[in-house]
Amino acid sequence: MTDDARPALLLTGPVMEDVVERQLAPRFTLLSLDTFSDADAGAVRAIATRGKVRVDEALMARLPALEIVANFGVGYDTVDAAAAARRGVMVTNTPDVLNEEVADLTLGLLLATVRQIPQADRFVREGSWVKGAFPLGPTLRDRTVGIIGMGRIGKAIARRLDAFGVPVVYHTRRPQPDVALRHYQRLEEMAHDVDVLVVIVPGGPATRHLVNAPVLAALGPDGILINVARGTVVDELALLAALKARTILAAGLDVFEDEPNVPEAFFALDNAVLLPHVGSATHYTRAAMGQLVVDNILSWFDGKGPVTPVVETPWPQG
Ligand code: A2R
Repeated sequence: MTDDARPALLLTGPVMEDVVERQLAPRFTLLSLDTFSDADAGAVRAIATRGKVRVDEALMARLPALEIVANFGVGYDTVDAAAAARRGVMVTNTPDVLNEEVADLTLGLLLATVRQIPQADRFVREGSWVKGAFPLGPTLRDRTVGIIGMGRIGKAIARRLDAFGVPVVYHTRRPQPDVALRHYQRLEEMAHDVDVLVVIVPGGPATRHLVNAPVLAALGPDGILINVARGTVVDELALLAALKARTILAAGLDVFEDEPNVPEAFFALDNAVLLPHVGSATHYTRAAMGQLVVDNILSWFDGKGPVTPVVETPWPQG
């Protein structure tokens, strides 16, 4: 059971980053999704959540006293923010603190994919070098990159590509007034014009399978796809088919449709670089994200409102 002086806070995962539990434990009764009872449910006023667990209508309906859902991560596609808004529940995420980290990883993954860095590493380890040189490969030098999504992280990626001397264009639903790069209203048209697509849009129904078979066909046989956003944005079966048939050149993927279950068909492909969703996964950045989760919750219970509310639950209200 819980008492009013220590509001009940539900953690949806067994282990939230250390920074979260350490700072919240003194002030809240921490409950775990696996073990909390219906008696506890009535007292839950906050959720701290991350990753796979869905905070949906059904869960929120069990929690009549729920006030705030603080999501660990900038992408909150596992939280039904529209349902939260209807219930008057605040939703927060962790924007900005991971921009540079994810952008760093994106450039690393792009270079790894185009210059075949993991393949070259395997070549040395397997002892193949003594039998002959690693074959010449593709380059970043003659490519134009099309970024799908030009928000906080997309802009950090574009800045890095500028330093690499690589032309950049982008696709979003609306052109960004503060971005001087060419904007494409139609993704297929951009895919046709570029040699690399970098995906950095939110997940969820609006972007599901945005990168589909026609987009991959438009990207063409020299094309490279980099996905650091959400697995759901790319039609994985269409991508597998394109990689197998070499109707695109290669893919670098940090995210998958059903993590951590990566389709085995990917493992046999020598033209795919596969990462286990590590875009923001450093001690430094995960601590900053954890701190922002804590700051949102403490600020809320101090009556000062959320620090970083999502667009569906704006603050101040109305
Ligand atoms: O479409 P716009 O004008 O709202 O631009 C946003 C774009 N975007 C889309 N572009 C094309 N089709 C869509 N259906 C669509 N929905 C959104 O994605 C904007 O340029 C960008 C999102 O920017 P931010 O909200 O600043 O997100 P941030 O912090 O860059 O993170 C992007 C995503 C996260 O949601 C995670 O899923 C992933 O990166 O790590």
